Amino acid sequence: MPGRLRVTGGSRFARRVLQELPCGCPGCIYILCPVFLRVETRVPGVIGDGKWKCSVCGYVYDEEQGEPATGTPPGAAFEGLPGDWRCPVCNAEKTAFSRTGDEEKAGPALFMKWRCSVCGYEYDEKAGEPATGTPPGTRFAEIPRTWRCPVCGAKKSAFPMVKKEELVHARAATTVSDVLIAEMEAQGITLVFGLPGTSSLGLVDALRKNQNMRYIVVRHEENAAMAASAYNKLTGKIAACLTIAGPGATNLATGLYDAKEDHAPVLSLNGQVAIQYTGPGGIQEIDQDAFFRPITVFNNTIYDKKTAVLLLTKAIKYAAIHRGVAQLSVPNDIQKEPLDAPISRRESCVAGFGIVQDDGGIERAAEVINRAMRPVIIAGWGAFDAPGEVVALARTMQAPIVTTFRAKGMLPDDHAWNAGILGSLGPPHARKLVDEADLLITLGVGFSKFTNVPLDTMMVQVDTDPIKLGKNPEGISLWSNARLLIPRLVPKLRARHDSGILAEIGNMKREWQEHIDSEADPAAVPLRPPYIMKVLSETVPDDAVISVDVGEIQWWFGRNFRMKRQRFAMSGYLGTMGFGLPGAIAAKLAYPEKTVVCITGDGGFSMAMADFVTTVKYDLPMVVVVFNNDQLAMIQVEQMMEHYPNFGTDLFNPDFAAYAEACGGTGIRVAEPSALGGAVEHAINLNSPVIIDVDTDPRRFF
Ligand SMILES: Cc1ncc(C[n+]2csc(CCOP(=O)(O)OP(=O)(O)O)c2C)c(N)n1
Ligand SMILES: [Mg+2]
Repeated sequence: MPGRLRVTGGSRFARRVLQELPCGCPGCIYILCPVFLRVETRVPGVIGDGKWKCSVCGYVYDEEQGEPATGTPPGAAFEGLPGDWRCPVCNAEKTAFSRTGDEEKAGPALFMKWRCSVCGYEYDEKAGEPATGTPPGTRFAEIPRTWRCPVCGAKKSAFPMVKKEELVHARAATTVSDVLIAEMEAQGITLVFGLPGTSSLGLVDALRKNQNMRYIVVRHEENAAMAASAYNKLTGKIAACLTIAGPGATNLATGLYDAKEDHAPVLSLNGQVAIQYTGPGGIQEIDQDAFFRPITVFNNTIYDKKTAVLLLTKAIKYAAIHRGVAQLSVPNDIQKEPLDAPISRRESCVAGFGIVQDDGGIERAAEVINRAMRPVIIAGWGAFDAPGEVVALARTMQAPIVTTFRAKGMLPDDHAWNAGILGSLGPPHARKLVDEADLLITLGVGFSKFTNVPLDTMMVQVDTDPIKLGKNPEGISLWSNARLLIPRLVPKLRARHDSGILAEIGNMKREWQEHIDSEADPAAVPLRPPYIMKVLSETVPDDAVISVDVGEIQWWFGRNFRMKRQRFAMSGYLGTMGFGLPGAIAAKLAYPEKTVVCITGDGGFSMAMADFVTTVKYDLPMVVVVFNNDQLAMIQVEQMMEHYPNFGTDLFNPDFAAYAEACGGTGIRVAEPSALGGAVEHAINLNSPVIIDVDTDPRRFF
């Protein structure tokens, strides 16, 4: 450490003492400070430590690092560089460079502050302390031992140096970015989607240095946010996006809104312009705080590096607990400042928590359930992690289970108690069961217009969000995780004998399946969506992961695809086109050993297709099935429903199969129904990114 000090002024003896200090810790330096006239700590990146700045473009030549681009080795003194050496960034002459830090030469403040650990009063060496007769400029070390705090009377020994923490940070070998990325890793966030730029270089470099982080560079930031959202929907784990200030941040909006609407925790780490340029009119400067406010459950900017870790840990905590998007902007200059991780303040986050209603509430629910004659269970996304518990409840109550669209796949379609999806794409018998029920037990249901749960039927409503409870004011609201509640509820229920409901469900499902099968015309050209769904149901592996886009394809998938053990993700409440491809990217990253299938329309795919090349770049095998109907077909149907003439929905498409090949993947065009099954199987076996461009009939039925 002595080598890091340059001491000028003061007696020769004093200079020697300081230079030979054994530890060089800031405490020692500043206790001895009064002895000297001037002390410069050679803090990396702060004071004349061999850095030279180009006055044209701002590039900094660092003598310690040298400059590989100009063949200048590490350790080469700037003054020794040849006269014709030029700036590697803007080609300015060597004379355009001046030593950095001249303006910052003073280094850390000579005058220190000392804080009373009892009352918080701060003694400022510069100001002195009139109440105790201590003149301005008096070093704390010079104050007599008997001196006491002028506010609370605490002893002098109760005063630690205020600046100590700052000094340790300033001497750190790591930057704010290094520390932030390391903290993300420590909190289990190791997957980052983004696109680098000026205001995120520090963060991106920290990602590069951290071997445990995976950085997927996308071609459009919307796909980064959408993939992060999908990753959480599929795994329950948090992924991050990382963009630049301004346009990078605004491009995230739709993907982050998808996460917000579907309560999928996501961390959005964004560069921000250097603090000195902040304000209207700065290049790429936008008011990110205002921009992200309606999207986020946590929204902040790191203005002071000492708060970096604390704000990051809070951001992750908010995202996890409030189930939404946490946004943290990190100004360009702050990203690169030195920061020592171990002494940073942080908070921890509860990994997960279970909520169960008190026994009184459960008793009341049991009484209501025991009185019911035709109870029906509606299982939503909130019960997705509890299939076994939900079936146990169904058996005890002899009640059919219907699910929301999002909970499709909670149980296989052929499970005896699963009566299908309740909603406009579900089977009519699911609606009939619910309409005829005298009690509905809703488990983690979102109550969307689409599911259309009747609110005037007696209800036992279970949800982890107390605000969502009370949909039926006469009903029973249980603030609980369905998974934890059901085992406590079931023992309180009367055992029912076989009511014949299981046979009734079986008959209804058989009839519905026959109807669905009859729709799947194997001869129709262009291919009919029910036929495509039938083929996909037969060929997609039982444990595949499916990402579904928005449009008619989504309607047909919900209605006609027969789920086995597959898992799927979609844009639920935002219902945004363009979810399919980034959702599939996230799925493959989450489950590299599984087959990933993207079901998308020509409209939805073309919103996200720039990132098909990303699947090739990162070797993410997947089968993208494009229902190519040259139409925004769902809008065509909506126009028909509202008796508008069809207008503005036709699409002029590129050749998607050729596009796949141009990206380095495989493209297969299917125009004959008989070719589809073989094409899907071949695409799965190729184990590389494939687009199957299917010539599809845009009509729903007529
Ligand atoms: C970002 C976005 N813009 C517009 C819409 C409205 N919208 C819903 S479905 C749809 C058509 C989707 O077309 P395509 O992807 O080709 O699927 P198809 O309906 O033809 O199966 C549109 C425009 C939307 N949901 N999201
Ligand atoms: Mg279409």
